[in-house]
Amino acid sequence: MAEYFVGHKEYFPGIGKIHYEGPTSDNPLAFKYYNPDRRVGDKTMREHLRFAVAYWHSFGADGTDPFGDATHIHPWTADATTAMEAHEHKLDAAFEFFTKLGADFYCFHDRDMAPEGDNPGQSEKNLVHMVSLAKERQKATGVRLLWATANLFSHPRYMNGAATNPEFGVVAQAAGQVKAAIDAAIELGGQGYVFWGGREGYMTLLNTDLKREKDHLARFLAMARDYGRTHGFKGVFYIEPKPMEPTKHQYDFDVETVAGFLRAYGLEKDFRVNIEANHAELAGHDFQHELETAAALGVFGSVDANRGDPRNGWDTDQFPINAYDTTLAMLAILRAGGFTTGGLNFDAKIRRNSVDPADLFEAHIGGMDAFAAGLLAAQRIIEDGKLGAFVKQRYDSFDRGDGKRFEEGRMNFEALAALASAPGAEATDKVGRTSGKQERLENLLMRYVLGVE
Ligand code: XUL
Ligand code: CO
Repeated sequence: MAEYFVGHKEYFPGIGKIHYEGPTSDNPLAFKYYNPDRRVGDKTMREHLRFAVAYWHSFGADGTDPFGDATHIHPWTADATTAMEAHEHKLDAAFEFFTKLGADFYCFHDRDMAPEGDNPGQSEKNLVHMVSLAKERQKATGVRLLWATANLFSHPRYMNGAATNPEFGVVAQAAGQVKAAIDAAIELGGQGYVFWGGREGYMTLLNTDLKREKDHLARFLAMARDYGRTHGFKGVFYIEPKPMEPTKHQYDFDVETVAGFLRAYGLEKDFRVNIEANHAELAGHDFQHELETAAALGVFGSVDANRGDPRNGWDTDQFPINAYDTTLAMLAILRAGGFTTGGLNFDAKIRRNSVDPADLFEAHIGGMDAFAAGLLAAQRIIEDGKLGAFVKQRYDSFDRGDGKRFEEGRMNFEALAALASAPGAEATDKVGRTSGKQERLENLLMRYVLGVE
């Protein structure tokens, strides 16, 4: 991967290419576990993990919170005289960052990449211009686009929703934006296109026709899919579940809800889910639950890697550091067959008071190391085979005889019921009293996570 800043202004001076130095390194600007070319099972770490940097948090967010002004003074904005120029400089800074970090992918919203214009035509022109520059930089560096999306939540016109807005005129505006963003994804060879419906939900049911809004959402998604497919988009469409925030209730509540919605409207062939760790938590699940549910329902696609705070109920978008969580996540991902078009996108931001340029690097290094360590632990679990064998034997009464006939649908309910009192059936006070062995398995998991062989 070529370093992009050569021949351009350097926005992160004093920080070079980040290398793997191993767990004993004291260098905060080195990987301790992520060793891109190390083989783990049948692939290298970089092929397994497919790390992506989120454009909006890393180069757009400025530390503003509801109580205070910006704390992150971005040099790429400070040295520009127009909004377009600021976005061009931001692109330079972003590609410098991707290449120094060694991230193979990035993700963006239309409005991160290019500023909104005075009218839809101007907005699209701005995006087309920036996409042409991004395409050059992708070519020069080898960095690829994991997915693009349209920001259908920041502008005031979307305060009542985008595809689910009660006013048709807003739905049309949203379509204009999504069409241009799909065009951008096609032009940049994007492997995916994400729909996150931040305002596709309701604030109160008193003013909402829920059935009609869901129908509109499905219609909009089907039309966007058809547009993409007829214009050469070969990637995967993703829906990113989240239960709430900014709406009181978001229609794409969690993986199970999205999978049901996709089937109800016949969208399951083209759409999968982009699962965000923190959104899982907000839905009352854990990350592993959402990943395993997606795999079970055949909709697993991509991941927004981050972390929430279990003690509060909002989307804190912190960088992931918990090796237990990343181990269980990577186990679910490996068992689902690994990523194909998807990857691990750090939808995470540094804190308001993290104002040193190195903080952005250290945040990503920590997240990449956490997932690399998780991958290694997950591989240990798979290779050791004890956990898999335990689960398999737990269900072994379905692998033979009547249990097998039941599973294969070769038994009616009367016959099943009759087995309860068949000669040789276990006494009713004995049947089912088998330990789940949770504590033993948790102890085993600790060994895999800590890596003690
Ligand atoms: C919001 C969120 C978004 C999506 C893309 O919670 O996760 O950043 O990932 O719009
Ligand atoms: Co996200």
